[in-house]
Amino acid sequence: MLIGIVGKPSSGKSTFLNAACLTTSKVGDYPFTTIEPVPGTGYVRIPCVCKELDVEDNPQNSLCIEGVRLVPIPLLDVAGLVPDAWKGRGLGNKLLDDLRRADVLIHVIDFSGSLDADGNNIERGTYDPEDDITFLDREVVMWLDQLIKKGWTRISRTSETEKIPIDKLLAEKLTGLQITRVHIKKALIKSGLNIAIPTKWSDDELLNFLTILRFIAKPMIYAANKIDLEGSDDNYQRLKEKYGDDLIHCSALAEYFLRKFAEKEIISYTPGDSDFTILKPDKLSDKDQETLEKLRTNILQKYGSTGVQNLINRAVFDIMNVISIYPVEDQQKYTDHNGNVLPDVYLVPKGTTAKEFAGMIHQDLAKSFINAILVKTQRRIGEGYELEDGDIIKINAAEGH
Ligand SMILES: Nc1nc2c(ncn2[C@@H]2O[C@H](COP(=O)(O)OP(=O)(O)OP(=O)(O)O)[C@@H](O)[C@H]2O)c(=O)[nH]1
Ligand SMILES: [Mg+2]
Repeated sequence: MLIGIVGKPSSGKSTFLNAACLTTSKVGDYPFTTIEPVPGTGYVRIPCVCKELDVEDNPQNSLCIEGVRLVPIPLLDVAGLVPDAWKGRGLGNKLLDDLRRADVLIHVIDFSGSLDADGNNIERGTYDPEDDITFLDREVVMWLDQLIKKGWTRISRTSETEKIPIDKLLAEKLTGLQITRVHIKKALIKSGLNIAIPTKWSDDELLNFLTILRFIAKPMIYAANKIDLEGSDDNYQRLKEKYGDDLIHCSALAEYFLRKFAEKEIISYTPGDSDFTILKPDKLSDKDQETLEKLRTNILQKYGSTGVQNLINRAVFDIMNVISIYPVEDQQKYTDHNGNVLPDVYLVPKGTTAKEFAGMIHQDLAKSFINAILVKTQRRIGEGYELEDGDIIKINAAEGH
């Protein structure tokens, strides 16, 4: 699973990555600071089952901070997108290619309206951030359109003459883009296109289908970034009504600030918290202290968080429909074979069965699967049981495997 971070130049993508992953991707007050894509590891935040079970855990693949589990998730910061990037404007469509592997996109937007569509500084409040939502969506759709159009005449004809379903041919065409045949089928149904005669589809119809496909296969949520700047809140309140949960307040800069001080143990702050505590006031300059207090009042108290964690959690749990599962080997002690308590959390698609989950731990484990135990209730389950969020599971496998 990969989260792609997109947006026009200078919207704050690298700051977002640095805040979420504590990386040092270059940040700059000028367009196209980032050119090559920069990967990072962020975290989703969940309440850890250690609290519920009242045990001291010993996480291996994730972190647990006082009952808050942070599970790693890869992020990718890409170069800024400008209108007509699909035609080669700005850094061109290479960076659209960088998005091939992304399953979900976080679109970072300057909500203060201080940047034009190309990311150049303009007078604050003179650009409508909603225009970014419109143009960037179109860029992704046009990029798909360009990919599909290459060889479209042949593909559509082959489908008709050789009676090969068009969704199969499209899926082959779009391999490597994390776009599945299921996504394509869903989009075709929604588009209302006649799948028997793809040669008759007009350009507009194809574009409409791709708009729907983008929505399904590359879902996007919006970060109302730079919410700390004057004017941002007005735009946020106005657009929140329209975009609902897909638009989330964000101050990447504030999160970065907090994470930096937390890393040095000057403050106590876990990503996603609604407040922080100063641990070492003597290590803070007057200016830093003032900034922190401002941030507490104007962001944390006002919005409940900096928004960075909310965005990552929403992308993974709500948009990607993922659940968290804790595998253990000892159902009494909740340990792995080394005695680590609640060692791992796996993020798996909702609907994953017990046997499929076994296969995610190890292929052999699926083959030798007998049954499994839901540790919290000690209930025995069969291979077809669909796991639920927060399940702790012990898998029983045949001997000799
Ligand atoms: N006030 C404020 N400034 C921010 C925030 N996030 C980013 N910035 C500033 O916006 C400018 C651009 O930030 P970057 O993170 O480099 O933007 P980018 O989207 O990666 O830009 P490119 O790599 O050029 O596409 C920098 O001066 C950041 O300090 C924020 O939440 N609040
Ligand atoms: Mg950047």
